[in-house]
Amino acid sequence: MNELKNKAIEILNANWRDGFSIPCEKLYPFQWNWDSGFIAIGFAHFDMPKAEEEISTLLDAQWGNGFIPHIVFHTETDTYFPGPDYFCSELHPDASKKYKTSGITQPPVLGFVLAEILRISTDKKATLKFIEGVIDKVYDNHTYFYTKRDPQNEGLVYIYHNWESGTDNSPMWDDIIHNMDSPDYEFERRDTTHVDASQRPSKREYDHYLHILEIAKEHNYSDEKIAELSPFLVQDPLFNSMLIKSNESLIELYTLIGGSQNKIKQLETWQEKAIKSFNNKLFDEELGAYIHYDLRNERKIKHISSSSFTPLFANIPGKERAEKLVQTLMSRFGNENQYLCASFDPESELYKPKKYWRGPVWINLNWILYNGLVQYGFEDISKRVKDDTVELIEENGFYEYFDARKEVSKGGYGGINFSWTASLLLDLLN
Ligand code: 9YW
Repeated sequence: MNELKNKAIEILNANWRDGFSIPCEKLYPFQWNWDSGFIAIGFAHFDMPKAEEEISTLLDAQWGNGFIPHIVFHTETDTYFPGPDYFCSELHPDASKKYKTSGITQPPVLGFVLAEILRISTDKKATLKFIEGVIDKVYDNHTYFYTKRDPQNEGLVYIYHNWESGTDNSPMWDDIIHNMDSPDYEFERRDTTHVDASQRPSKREYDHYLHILEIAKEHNYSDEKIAELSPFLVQDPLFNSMLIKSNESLIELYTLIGGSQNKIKQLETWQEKAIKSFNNKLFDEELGAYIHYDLRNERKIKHISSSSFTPLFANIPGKERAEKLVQTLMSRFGNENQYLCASFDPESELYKPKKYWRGPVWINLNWILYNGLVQYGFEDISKRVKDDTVELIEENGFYEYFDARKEVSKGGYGGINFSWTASLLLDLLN
């Protein structure tokens, strides 16, 4: 185990740049939002200054309206598409003046990441001081979500692009995406020069991804216009679970540091409404799982993915519902021939075991699932998620994603020496 831990530390140090980490060499040369959060958790175990700097650098690129972009383009490299010249974040009046960024976001993990680094810290006083210096920025980010991304005032926020979900090409988006009338754009992909094209989204899928961005850019990334016009508007259980978990952490942390009572009250108000709506709207009795809701077309998306189980992490289901959810997990994803947890329902005809978010196991989702199961006392299953995670990395290396089928001997895909794989393994082993 020590060898594995040392390798994880080596990877994190190698992917460290000046003040932030890249997710991995070649494929992802900039700073990604939720990657940074997960990476900070790993650094906290052996290098707290880097954990703090990772978070501070991301927050340094926050926009004036509280929005935190999904990519911060620290360098000029043109080895990634779409890069800074495509996104043109400066179109938005509140965009960062200091950095070029994207104009979409990613799951809001920072609130609970702050609580995690405090849990790991051996110098709580110093870590609390750091938290005191940054917590209001995370609060501002939550304010952005609840005031700009919840047009029906439900306590549930939308994402306007599949890249915002973090689960980029999940079959969850197929119907929405394939009903879009996207032009056939001319552009040069860079990802497929680094990774086998069969493991990445197709050219036509990229056309649709760009089409959504074109509409947002045409309206200078105005939230109001996006809510009105974007063909993609989804309430995602993963995204909302991360926000709800982060609300919970911000309440705890503000209480610990003796922070503003008004902010605590506001967070509690958001939280109560969010959990209620989440349980009323996003649980599907027939499937026995949480689902995504297509807000543009006002319909449920009736598929199960690893995102369907993330509400456990945010303490959203009651005990009985949690049991039902875990039954669904085990009956569809928990076959003995499969590692937990495939990113998409292995029983579905849309399941593709090698293709990115259409089936492979991702370590950040496993970490979220593991912690959720522990919280509800599902000891045996949480142990299986942890053991499966360690085994996948031990057998294959620190890949970006993994084949869930046990009979596949070389099952690591995408980028190698991937930061959050290293970082979250370290956390699981400590
Ligand atoms: C891309 C960096 C990002 C992750 C996303 C993942 C992938 C980028 O990599 O998206 O170009 O497709 O889907 O969750 O943050 O690791």
